[in-house]
Amino acid sequence: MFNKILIANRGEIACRVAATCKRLGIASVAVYSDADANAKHVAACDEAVHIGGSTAAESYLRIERIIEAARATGAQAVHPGYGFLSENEDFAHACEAAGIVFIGPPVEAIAAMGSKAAAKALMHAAAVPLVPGYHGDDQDPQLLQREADAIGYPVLLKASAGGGGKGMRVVERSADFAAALLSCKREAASSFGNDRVLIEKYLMRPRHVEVQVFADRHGGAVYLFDRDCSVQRRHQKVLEEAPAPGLDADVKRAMGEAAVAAARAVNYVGAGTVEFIMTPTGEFYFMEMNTRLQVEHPVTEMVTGQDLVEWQLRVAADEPLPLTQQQLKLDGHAIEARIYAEHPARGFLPSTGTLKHLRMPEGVEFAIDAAGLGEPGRKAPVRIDSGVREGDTITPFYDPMIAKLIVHGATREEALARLARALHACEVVGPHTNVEFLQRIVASEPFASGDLDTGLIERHHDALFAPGKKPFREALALACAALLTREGGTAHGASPWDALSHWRLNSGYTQTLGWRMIDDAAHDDGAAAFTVVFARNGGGQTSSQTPAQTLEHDGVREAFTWSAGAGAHEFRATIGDARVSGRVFVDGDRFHVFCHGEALAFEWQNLLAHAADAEGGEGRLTAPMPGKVIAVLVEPGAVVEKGTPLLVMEAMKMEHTIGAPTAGTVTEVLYAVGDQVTDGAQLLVLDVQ
Ligand code: MV4
Repeated sequence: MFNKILIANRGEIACRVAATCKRLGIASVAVYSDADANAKHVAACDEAVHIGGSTAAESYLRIERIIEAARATGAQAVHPGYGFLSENEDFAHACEAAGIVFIGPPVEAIAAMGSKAAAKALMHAAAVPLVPGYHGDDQDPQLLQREADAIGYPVLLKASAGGGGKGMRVVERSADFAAALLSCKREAASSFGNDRVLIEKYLMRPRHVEVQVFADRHGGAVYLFDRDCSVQRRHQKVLEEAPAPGLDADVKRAMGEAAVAAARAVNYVGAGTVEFIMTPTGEFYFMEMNTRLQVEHPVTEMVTGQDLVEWQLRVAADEPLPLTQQQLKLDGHAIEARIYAEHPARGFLPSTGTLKHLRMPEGVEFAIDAAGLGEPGRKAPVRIDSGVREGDTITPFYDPMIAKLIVHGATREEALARLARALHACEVVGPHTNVEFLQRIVASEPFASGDLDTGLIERHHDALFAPGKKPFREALALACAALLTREGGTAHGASPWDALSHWRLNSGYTQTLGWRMIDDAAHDDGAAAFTVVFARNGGGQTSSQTPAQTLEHDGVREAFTWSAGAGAHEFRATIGDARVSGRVFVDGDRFHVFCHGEALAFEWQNLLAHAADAEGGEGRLTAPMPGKVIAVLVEPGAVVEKGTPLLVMEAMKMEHTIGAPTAGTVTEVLYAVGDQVTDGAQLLVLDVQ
């Protein structure tokens, strides 16, 4: 076994690999970019080497620099994680050339699976089931048309060099084929530099079922059962589980054996995943093979009790596989939910910023017990794999995943209940997250009943995005409690003298608190503004008919009491006959309330300050996230309507259009095309008429 390895990755997967190294007594070397100087993965490793600037191209994709770091630190092997260089043949080759072990498959196996058409030819020879179709070298358009006609419509055109759903066209009728072929080839050429296509019968309502395989250098190859990853959004996995629910034992065995045959056909070594597409009736067909450890590997770890990173290290060190096929056993059910910093109500736009508050449910990190060594705690019912801590920043440079929440149960039902509960215990203040979206999928009928296919999210879009029922009154009571506590008893001043001012002998005291609801499901700016009147009666007037304190909202007055709870940010309140306890995180004037498993946010409107503000009447237009200006659509002097697009930013590979919040005249444009802007930077000045 190695005594030191370098981890050529970042985030949760780098932390995950470091945890196994620590447990096995292997020293670990981190590499990091400028943006990651204080990242969790750097702290998780024994040593760290700075490899360059913040973009991936300047750091995590620099083959030479990473090899140099491995040499300089005396690392014997490199773990590539997933993404970045994990499936890069040149990198695997460069490691080999430098005498460093690449913890992954041989270069030839990566190459064999790189082309869909070539992989299908190999799989056909190995008797692995393929979707009926054509994957030949001859790309003559008339031949392709004849092949498509013979397969029968609808057919799916796929770029041979593509992946992840890019470069695909569904063709419904023979008459549409020629045009679709041209368009598919054009996209394939520009996206992958290769316009070769293949044709498949288009399958309706497919499931994505994949098999975890492992092979060693001594002729051993096994499958560690299956996972269902059908719940996806634009080819991004959202929920994954093991085993795939509802499959007959003989289908599972046949699929596992087909996956091992696929691995053997390319002389595979190490961890791999064979993806199948499955019809509602249980037929399965080879799709592609991922030649790396996958994001969703923890669900397999939980149901097998095995540490897959340990398996990878042992195989890379030339040891035989730790277990035979007969020794591998399935235990219970595991589900993983990926928690992302993104904004579901804005088309899942990535959401950057500092994690001002981050609370995950009670669980075990990276399958390692509390002491951080010894027995893997894989059977712990809740596991959290995360590459960030409270106070860290989600930047536009990398994948905005905050954590993977993985639960285990004796049955799927038990795992599902545990997942629902765990999601309700997640608290994030700072970036927007998909936590509520995940809660809704997990609670949905098709997911709960295991009726999975790749169209689940789209088909249930309306229910998944409908306005939610939230404990508004209780959360508002907690927000008022936090505000009144912060202001020492009054919302208008914090001085101790002010704090006493409410106490008036024999007379009532009232305060009007202005609030604005910040609703994640709607846009921040469309939120409702309202007031709450807080009243505290004078000492002499208290009786059972007149409560000592009341809150009045929307014409309803209710008894109100509050107290600070045991921990910081904890409050208890009663409002009418409801009792509530929860946490309130105050970020400037924003009050983030977590109670009854839900997150609600209110913005305090300083009514006095707002009255003064209203005179100014100037439209502010700020960058919603750090990024680059890619188009300026107006010039100073332009008269615009409410909603007129003014400027386009690019952040995290997505475009974001800044529109006019109100009608007005643009008086200044503060940035030019190509400029980098920081989060919250004012972009233009709009004079409101
Ligand atoms: C298909 C298909 C239907 N029929 N192939 C999408 C990504 C790539 N890995 C394969 N994909 C598909 N191939 C045939 N013949 C439907 C999909 C597909 C899909 C597959 C897996 C997971 C999610 C998906 C979402 C849309 C389409």
